[in-house]
Amino acid sequence: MSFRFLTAASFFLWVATVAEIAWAHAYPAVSLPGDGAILRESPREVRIQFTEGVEIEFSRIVVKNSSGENVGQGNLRRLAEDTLAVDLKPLRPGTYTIEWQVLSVDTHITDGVLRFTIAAGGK
Ligand SMILES: [Cu+2]
Repeated sequence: MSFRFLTAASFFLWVATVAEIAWAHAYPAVSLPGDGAILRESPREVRIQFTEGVEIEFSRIVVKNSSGENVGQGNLRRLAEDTLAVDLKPLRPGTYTIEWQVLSVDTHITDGVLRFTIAAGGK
């Protein structure tokens, strides 16, 4: 393996890394509850911090129970440039999905689904 080959290889790696950063859109960086979390009590809200700032007017977070009913209440709230939250009704044990779609400040729309479970009580 020549030095020239290594130099070229690391250059391409560097280009790929930089390009990936430039292409990054708004995805959940941190969510509460976290994806896959198992909780003992109903959370009062779902909060998602994204990897970029988002436009609340063109973003939504819909939390549904296993029957597909919306269990959120009130309007989506913006806690920070990159953080949105929605209040929840009191939830029973079960599995819930968080459907999110956001317009990031770089004008890209992204969406996805997170899940959390509330365990049946009685330890
Ligand atoms: Cu983007």
